[in-house]
Amino acid sequence: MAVFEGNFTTDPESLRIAIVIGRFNDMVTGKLLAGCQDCLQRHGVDTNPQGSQTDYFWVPGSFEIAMVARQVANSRRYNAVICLGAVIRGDTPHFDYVAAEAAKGIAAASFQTGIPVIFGILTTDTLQQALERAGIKSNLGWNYAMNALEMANLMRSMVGEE
Ligand code: INI
Repeated sequence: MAVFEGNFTTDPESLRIAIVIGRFNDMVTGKLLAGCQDCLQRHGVDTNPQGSQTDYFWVPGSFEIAMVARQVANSRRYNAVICLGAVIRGDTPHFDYVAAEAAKGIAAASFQTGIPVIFGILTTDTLQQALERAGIKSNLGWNYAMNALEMANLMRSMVGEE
């Protein structure tokens, strides 16, 4: 018997990471991206878009993220896909539709492809709450990158690696 768990350090230069980012609320998503890149770089992953390890896919908003994440995961070119978005509640029910579809779609992308697809979509009541989670207090972009590294390494460590 064995214990399988991902670490954060194995062979980082052989990982390929895709990051799908929503432009909507880019004051927030740009900060999440910066945190994510900082974490990946400090764990030995080259995040230069001209390099061979990290590709970036910009989409209009969180609603579009899952579709692109699924396509990207399906290409089998990446060990993990990180989705970054920010859905901020307004005065209408729009928030609920966008947030729900993003969550469902990202989960489906992961299940359908067997590639880790990280749910890095902030869902907050206010812009202030979103900014606090994108760098003013902590930066969850950093955590999402850690989640991607852990899952990518877990999948590599499992029999029948994807
Ligand atoms: N997209 C977001 O990423 N965050 C939001 O808060 C948001 N709101 O509130 O409207 C949002 N809407 C755009 C949506 O994601 C799609 O891009 C758009 O509906 C076109 O399909």
